[in-house]
Amino acid sequence: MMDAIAELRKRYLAQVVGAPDPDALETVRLAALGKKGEVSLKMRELGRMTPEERQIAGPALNALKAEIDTALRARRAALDDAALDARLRAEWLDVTLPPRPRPRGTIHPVSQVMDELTAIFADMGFAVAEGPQVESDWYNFDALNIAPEHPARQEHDTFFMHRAPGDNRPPHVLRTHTSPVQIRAMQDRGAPLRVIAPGRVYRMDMDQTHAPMFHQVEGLAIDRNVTMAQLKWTLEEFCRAFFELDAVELRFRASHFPFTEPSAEVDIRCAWVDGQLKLGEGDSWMEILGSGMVHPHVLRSGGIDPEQWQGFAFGLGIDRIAMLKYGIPDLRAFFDSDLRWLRHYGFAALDLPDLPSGLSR
Ligand code: 2NM
Repeated sequence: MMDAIAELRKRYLAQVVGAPDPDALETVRLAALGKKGEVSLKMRELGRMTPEERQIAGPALNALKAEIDTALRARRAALDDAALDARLRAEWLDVTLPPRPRPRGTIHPVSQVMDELTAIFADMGFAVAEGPQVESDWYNFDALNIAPEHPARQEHDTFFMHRAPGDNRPPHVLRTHTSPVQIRAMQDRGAPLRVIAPGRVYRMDMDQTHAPMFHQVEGLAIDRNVTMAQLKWTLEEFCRAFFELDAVELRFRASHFPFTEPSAEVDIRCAWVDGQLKLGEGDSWMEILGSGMVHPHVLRSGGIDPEQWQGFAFGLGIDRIAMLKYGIPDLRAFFDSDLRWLRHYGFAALDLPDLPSGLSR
């Protein structure tokens, strides 16, 4: 009997390990452990044995059954693993493959410079204000102390919106500066106030250095006892940060704007070396800003009492300082949406400018 058990063990364990697939394995299982399997038949013989024989053969048969069963499970698991691997290989799909070439845009230099301006002035406590691009003539002109006969109001400088025939109210305009946003900020937020207003503005102008739509940023600081000296420091600090130069030097030249009194145009020291512009050195000056102390009429338009509060304000062209900083020669290319131009002059989408890591890495 014990020889027969040893023979069964050797044969079936070999068949289990050699079974090439689940069907073959099931056949082996039935042949050994099925109702009419060899091991089951052997167990039936126990009844015909003497108690002495049974005491040895019984446990041996049980152990054999358990051993074959364990081997069957191990082999089944191995076959299942192999089948899954084969299926994964057969059904493999490269989900990283793009469906079509990815268009690769960049951050426009105007957006980049707006982000830089915002970071610099945020650091000095200025919030960003926005407003409509179509404005009433009150917000665009009257509120800013621009007289009805001022040349800026003439047909050939400003884009006027259509009016229905018979509607004799003053027409709305495409804003010619972002100052209307400053008026709205004064009305909405009151004094004290520190805001910058970056955005699109429109003037009827078109040549090598002018586009009918361009970008401006204006700044406004209102508080008690605000001075021209604070204006000068603020603009110097801005230029140092924006042009990433310690040696910037500004020159204030008396000028005239309807909305400021006194008014000053601001020049930056520069040199032309082999046709290349160098800021902060040399004997030339280039105008980059307009500025002044906010006119009392303008404060009043914003609902602020000029006896209690003063303000300084300034404005500059974003497109122009973007050209200066990044060496872009022609303004007209700014708005052509030419992807080759954008790839050359644009910025990586994830490089948001901030002061600690440098504005333009
Ligand atoms: C400039 C020059 C001087 C200016 C004035 C104001 C307001 F609305 F507060 F009065 N905002 N910006 C201003 C002053 C703008 O641009 C060349």
